[in-house]
Amino acid sequence: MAEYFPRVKAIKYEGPDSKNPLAFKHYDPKRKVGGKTMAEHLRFAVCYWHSFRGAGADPFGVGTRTMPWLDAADEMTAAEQTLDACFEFISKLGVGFWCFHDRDIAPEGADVDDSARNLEHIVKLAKKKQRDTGIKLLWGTANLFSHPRYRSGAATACNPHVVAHAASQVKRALDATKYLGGSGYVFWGGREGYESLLHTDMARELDHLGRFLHMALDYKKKIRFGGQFFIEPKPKEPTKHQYDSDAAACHAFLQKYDLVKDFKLNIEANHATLAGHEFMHDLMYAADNKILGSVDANRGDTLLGWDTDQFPTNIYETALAMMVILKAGGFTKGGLNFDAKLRRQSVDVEDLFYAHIGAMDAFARGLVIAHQIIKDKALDKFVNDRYKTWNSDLGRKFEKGKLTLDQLEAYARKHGEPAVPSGRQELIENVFNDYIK
Ligand code: XLS
Ligand code: NI
Ligand code: NI
Repeated sequence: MAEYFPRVKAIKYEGPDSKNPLAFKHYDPKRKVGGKTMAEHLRFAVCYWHSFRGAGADPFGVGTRTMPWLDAADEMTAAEQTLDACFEFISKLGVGFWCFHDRDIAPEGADVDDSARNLEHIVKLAKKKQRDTGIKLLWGTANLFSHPRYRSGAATACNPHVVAHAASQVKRALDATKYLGGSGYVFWGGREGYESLLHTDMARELDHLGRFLHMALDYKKKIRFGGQFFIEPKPKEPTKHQYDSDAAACHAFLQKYDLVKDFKLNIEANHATLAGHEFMHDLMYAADNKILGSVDANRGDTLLGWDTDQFPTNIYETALAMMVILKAGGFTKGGLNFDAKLRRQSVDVEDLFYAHIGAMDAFARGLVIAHQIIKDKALDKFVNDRYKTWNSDLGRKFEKGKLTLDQLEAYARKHGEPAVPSGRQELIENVFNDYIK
């Protein structure tokens, strides 16, 4: 079997003083933070699509990266080589999980059955790879956006014949995910959205999406797949408006279609920022509503308005994110999937290692910082103080639903002007920054 990263050996933890670019400075998988090791907390996953299939093409030019595994006489040989390269990479990186779309790992065939055969062939090889390396599947998914047939949507297409193809893909991708012992399964809306409301029956399309997800749940039960279903919010790209636009929109959708107990969210950093939110906002919205499931770890660029899917390097952001994740109890079936791509000028195979090492170190630091802030209760005092008047008789009665507008008005009349304390935002930001070491 060919070696695709011959100049790279297994990546080790060497500590913060190491100058070795191919070593971890902060991610020490066995180091305990609180009750769990870093590896258990962070549950890193490598994504197949950007890292092994994406050569750096953009709307202005073709791919630029060297990807020797794609060099083959036919598509199936390339698919087998890509699997070899991916598992060699993940083993050397020392990550526990991977994620894939059906069409990343196996090419679309001449018809539905041919496509299913291609997928089954690669999935069998993947199972053996998992057994040999101990690497596990975090989640699988179906690509319901690349093929031209999905141009008007997949589950929300204007023709049910298209939905039938989407159904076949989801069914087969669920079979594959179950067979590989996947911890979860992701639905990202891809083309589920609209370009113009003038030709779109939005209510009908959303009903179709709700129906489709119920069918997926029925199939999950039928095959006894025990993994978690996730929906991944994103506001735009490729469509002008995606139905799963942010965590709150997904929550409303899940509630309306009676799906909320069966789905959690896979929050992607760059999608939250595209929606006009901080990454932390969508994480917190999901956590508050008990639907935080997993994370696509990346970052955007505020000066570019699109989904740049860069590797996360901002320690401030990883600390804020880990604070929400830890407070929500940490990951159970989810993890941190590097849904991120190399920049177009990063063309060497080693660049994939640098990118992941930096991102893993950034999250390891974020984890340690967040854990310490929570342990020291460094922010709790400020929040408790801010809301302490809610513990008064008035506050308690209000929260228990024991007051009316008339009674509140009487209180205001009797007590005059309220004292509203300083928000102390700058001080709290300083306290937070003091933990970033
Ligand atoms: C695209 C999405 C996609 C999902 C999986 O923007 O992030 O990569 O994570 O379909
Ligand atoms: Ni994603
Ligand atoms: Ni993205």
